[in-house]
Amino acid sequence: MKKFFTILFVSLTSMGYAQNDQLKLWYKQPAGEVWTDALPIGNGRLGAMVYGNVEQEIIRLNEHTVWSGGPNRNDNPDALDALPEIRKLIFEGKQKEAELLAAKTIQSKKSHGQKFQPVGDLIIDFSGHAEFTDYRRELDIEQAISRVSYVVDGVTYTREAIASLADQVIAVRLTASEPGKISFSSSLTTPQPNATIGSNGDKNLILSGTTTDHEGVSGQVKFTALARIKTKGGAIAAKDNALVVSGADEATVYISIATNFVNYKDLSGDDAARAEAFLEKGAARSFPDLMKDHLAEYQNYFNRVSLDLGHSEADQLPTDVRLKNFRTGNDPQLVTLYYQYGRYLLISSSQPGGQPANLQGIWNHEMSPPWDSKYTININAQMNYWPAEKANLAELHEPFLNMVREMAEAGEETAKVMYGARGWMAHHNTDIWRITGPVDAIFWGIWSGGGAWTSQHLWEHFLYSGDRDYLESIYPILKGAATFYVDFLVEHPDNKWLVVNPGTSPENAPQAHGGSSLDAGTTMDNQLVFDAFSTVIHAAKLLDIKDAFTDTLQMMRDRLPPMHIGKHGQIQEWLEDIDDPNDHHRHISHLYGLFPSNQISPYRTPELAFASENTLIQRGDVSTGWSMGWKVNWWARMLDGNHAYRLIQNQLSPVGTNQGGGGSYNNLFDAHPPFQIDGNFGCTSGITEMLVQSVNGEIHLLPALPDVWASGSITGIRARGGFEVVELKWENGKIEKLVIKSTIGGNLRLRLPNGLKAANGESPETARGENPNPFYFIPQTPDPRISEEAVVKIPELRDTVMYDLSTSAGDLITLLGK
Ligand code: FUC
Repeated sequence: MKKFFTILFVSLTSMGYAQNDQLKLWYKQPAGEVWTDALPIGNGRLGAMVYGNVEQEIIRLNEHTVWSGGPNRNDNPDALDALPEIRKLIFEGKQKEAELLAAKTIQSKKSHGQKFQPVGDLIIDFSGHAEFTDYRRELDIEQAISRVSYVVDGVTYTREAIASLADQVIAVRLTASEPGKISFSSSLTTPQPNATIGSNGDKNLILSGTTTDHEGVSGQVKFTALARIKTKGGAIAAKDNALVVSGADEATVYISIATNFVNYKDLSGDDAARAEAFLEKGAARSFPDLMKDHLAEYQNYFNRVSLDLGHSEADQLPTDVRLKNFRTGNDPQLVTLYYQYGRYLLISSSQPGGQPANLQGIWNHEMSPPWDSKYTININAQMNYWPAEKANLAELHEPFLNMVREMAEAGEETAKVMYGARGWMAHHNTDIWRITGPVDAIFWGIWSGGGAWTSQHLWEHFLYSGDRDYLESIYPILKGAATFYVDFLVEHPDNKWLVVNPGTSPENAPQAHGGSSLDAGTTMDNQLVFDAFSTVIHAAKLLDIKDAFTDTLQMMRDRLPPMHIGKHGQIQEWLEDIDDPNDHHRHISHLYGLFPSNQISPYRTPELAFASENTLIQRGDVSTGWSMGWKVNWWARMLDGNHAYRLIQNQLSPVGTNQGGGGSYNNLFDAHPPFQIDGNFGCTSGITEMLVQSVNGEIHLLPALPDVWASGSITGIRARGGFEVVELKWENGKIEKLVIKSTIGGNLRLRLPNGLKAANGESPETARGENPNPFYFIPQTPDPRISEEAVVKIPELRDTVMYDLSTSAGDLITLLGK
């Protein structure tokens, strides 16, 4: 059997499969009632889930600004007076008492975040289509279109749906293999209680309303959705708030949605006029015309990256069957599909000028979705954007970066009124109104690292592009995030380190602290402050800023606690060595330093890397969807491709089959469970990190290649310092061809599994010393404190080859296997 697969693998690969033929999710049955079986389309502003039900098609609609409530703040000013007492209690080891006081004085007494809400459904009734054959539905992620087809009485019916990126409407085309066969009734419904549905004659269906109140904030988002139908042949008539089409050759339903939202402080837009304008423009165009521009805009993003990890017979099976078989079968192309689906989902849910992808991207059908479908910024929202830069979708990072700018505005008052600090900060959650106060239970809400972490995304966006003007524009925000800590850090009475107090390690609450999460100087807080300070120090240097502020940051950074390796050989989560090696908590926040940050590395900090590995093993593999997505990235940074792959296997398991952990739904949405899109994006980032990393002062190719991906290729991956891995092709774990573009010049340092040569046969120069490229400068991680009980073994690393190539902007470097 094994031999058969090997032969098949070779033959399919050597047939030169155009990988993009394979980029479809497809099924032999409709979604029925199951939302996570329906297929998502979106253009960043509009989202829709297409069920593909035959007799009654459901298209569930979203618009990115339809949120409950309105502009509001949720700071708790009582915090300032209580702060000294809370700090004292924590330093005295009375965490539980501190928590009770903080719950009263720090936790928000106002909104705990508003809800992202659905608009409603477009229903298309095809009475008489109950009996059908030859059913197929698919989501073509190469073309960003959903298709449904089936046969009734010998006639083939097809439906195609797009959320046009270029024209801002959703369009659904209905066709048949014989003329005059398109007859249906279409209507709009909504779960929104403050909405009305009507029509203006046979022109438009109209759904309009205002979102709901929530937690004392009145619903103020006004929305209008319009649907219009154009046919070839046949007739359209209005009947009881439905548009009825009879005997047409073909019909296209155009849906337009808009709200009064201008920005997080301003709701003065005219939703009806906006919706009408989008509809007039969109419905003036034929479906093929809309498709042409939609495709051009979509593929401008999508086609930048291609991935080939091999093929097998499983390629031919429906997606839900492949998901069931993945863990035990041989289906490398499903990983490619899942990877590209992550990129598809980002293109579809996050477009410049719009709202960032929330916990569910832009797809939600519930009035009260899990966690309000907002932005959890102690991990989840950031994870959504991990693939953006490296998977060559940098423009799509913009909605998140803009949210950070807005949080920096809003969070200045939070820093001042709650903590008497300058700069800006945010707690663990935000929403469309950019709340920055503490929400939910205090031991989640008190976390103060929202500014420190999210601002690193602005910096990363710069590191990839090297745009100095952009760096100038973000410098005040980076500085503001650091300034908060200049004022907020306090001296630890025992060891004199500067620590965050009250702090926490997101959502964990050790028994050793009486089940309280509050503490001072937790590892993640220390790592975040280290990054917030280091980033400003580095940015100031690049901008030729020399001032007392950066000196202060240098001095204060030297007084942060170093990382600790505890008695179980683990990275300590807390300053005290109290970790339970049987704790399988989904958050492993103290490995922020390993990924996404670069404070821990098997090359530079082997002891800390060893301890990180122990921590990962102690916490276990299976967990919630996003946690497993993070673990793919961690194992990639640990250079262990086989372990990273094991996590991909866990993630690509049907929800419910993973020993209580997450997995995937039939539409390959990530399952926490419930659905949370972060796991999709986290895994897409992780797969990239297995193949290309640009940390540790170098670009490392194939750093964590699992045995099952012995041969393959990837194109279009971006690396820090303005480099692009235009092509990377490998056979049996060895690089055969590497093409790298330098967009801004500078030293290109490569770390490779095997030696390469230039076209003229010469080997590049062997790398020496520190990488002089400023985009690859790394602040030195302080030496760890190691418990006397810990047994630290430094793992051996595979041999690699390192080169330095000096590049100028525009250079294309090609290296080949020797
Ligand atoms: C954090 C996580 C949960 C969930 C929520 C949206 O609070 O701990 O698992 O993902 O965000």
